[in-house]
Amino acid sequence: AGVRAYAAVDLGASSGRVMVGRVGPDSLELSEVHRFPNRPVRLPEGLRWDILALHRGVLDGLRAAGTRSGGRLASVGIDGWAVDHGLLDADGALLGNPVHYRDARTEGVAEQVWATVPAAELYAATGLQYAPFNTLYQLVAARPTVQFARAARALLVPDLLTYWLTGEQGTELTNASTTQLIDPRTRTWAHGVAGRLGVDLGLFPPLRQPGDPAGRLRPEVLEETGLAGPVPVTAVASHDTASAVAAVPATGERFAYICTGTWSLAGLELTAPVLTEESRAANFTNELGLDGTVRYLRNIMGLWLLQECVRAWGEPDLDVLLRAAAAVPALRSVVDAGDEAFLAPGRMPERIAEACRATGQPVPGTRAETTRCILDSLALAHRRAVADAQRLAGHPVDVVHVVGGGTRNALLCQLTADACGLPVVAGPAEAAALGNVLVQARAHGLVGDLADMRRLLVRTLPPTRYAPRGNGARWREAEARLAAR
Ligand code: LFR
Repeated sequence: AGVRAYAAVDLGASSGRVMVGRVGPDSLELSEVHRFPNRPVRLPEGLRWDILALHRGVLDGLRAAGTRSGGRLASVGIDGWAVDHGLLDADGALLGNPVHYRDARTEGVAEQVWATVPAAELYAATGLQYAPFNTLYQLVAARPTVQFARAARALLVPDLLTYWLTGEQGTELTNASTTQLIDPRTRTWAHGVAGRLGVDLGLFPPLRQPGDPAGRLRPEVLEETGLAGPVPVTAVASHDTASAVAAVPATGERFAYICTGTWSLAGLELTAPVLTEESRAANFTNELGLDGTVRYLRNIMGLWLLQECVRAWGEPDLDVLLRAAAAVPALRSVVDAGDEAFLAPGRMPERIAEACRATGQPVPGTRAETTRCILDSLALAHRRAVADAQRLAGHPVDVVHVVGGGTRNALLCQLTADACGLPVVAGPAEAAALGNVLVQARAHGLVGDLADMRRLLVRTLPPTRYAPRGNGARWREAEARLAAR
């Protein structure tokens, strides 16, 4: 009794998932009902997302979710990766495939922007780390194009898919905070910066808060999914990382988190942004989270490094590879997993080898050695981010929560505990989908505040613990190797 079914669409850089979450006053259950690949396409004009295939995947997933929940979905919510968006004309028609954040069009654009608003001022006003793909830089890069001249609207990817489901447009706040056009203190548009740069904020529909209603499935969508209406759509924390952080099963405030997947997003949950020059130099970002929180974190290349190697090697079995990597001596060579040089796709094993050579370290000779180098490097980057965040925010921690797909990688979790010198509490793997479900359930009064959501997670999904080994000396030495560069 009192249990309701919610569909959570969670879009990652390599796959999309539709999950059904059943939530009751004291229960929470999640099951995957549909998974579909998200394969970007290289066109003559550049790297693009196949957005119609994603919409198709969402529809197929909603059909499966309906079947699984006896046709009674209490609501639907969509989260996904950040910064990317589609441009729509004045009739509401999409003007082209959304550009992938790894596309090269933003090369050199940041410098151009900084000539008008210096990097330090931009950081003080928006709190966003420098990444070439921040929406602001993408919009400036798009300016000379014919497509942009016709654009009347910009919709972030989860907002675009929500629009296709409901016909209603909005800009969800947590994801909007990754555009570099939001002031993290006021949690609304940064009009000053936008004005100076000539960016028309009218491109974006009005802000929506997580939990706000986002319309109902359109009749055509009901027909295609076999669902019986009305089915409401709820704005969730539509940035996947914001949903994942909401589902960190923390019990106090002295915790760091690492959301692992294609990226590792490592940092703290704060109640106010850190906008100091030191923080900017350390490339920490202040993205917005649920209930007035700030996600103070650093982007680390993450398992992307391994995914790209695995792709280059013709997709060998991952478990076999990880077992072999566990047997390789630790910390022989490490690379800087925060380096933008690893952003673009292609030739990853060679690029890792080149980075090792350039820092005078042994070049990994086998796949197992390359894999070990990547995992050691990620753990080292986790260590640095967790230490830097505590120092810069003046917010000490006693535990590191690891959530997301990387929690399935026991070696990475153990190395992260060793590197940080702190216990790692790993899980849930499907944090983003859980955060998505819980925000919907909360909008229906089934759960209370963020702390309440987390209590429910702790009770229902026991995590795995990793105790730190060693005294950190070897990690300090490896850190020095990279710093000496
Ligand atoms: C993770 C993520 C990161 C964001 C990157 C690009 O999936 O959303 O938070 O920096 O993808 O959008």
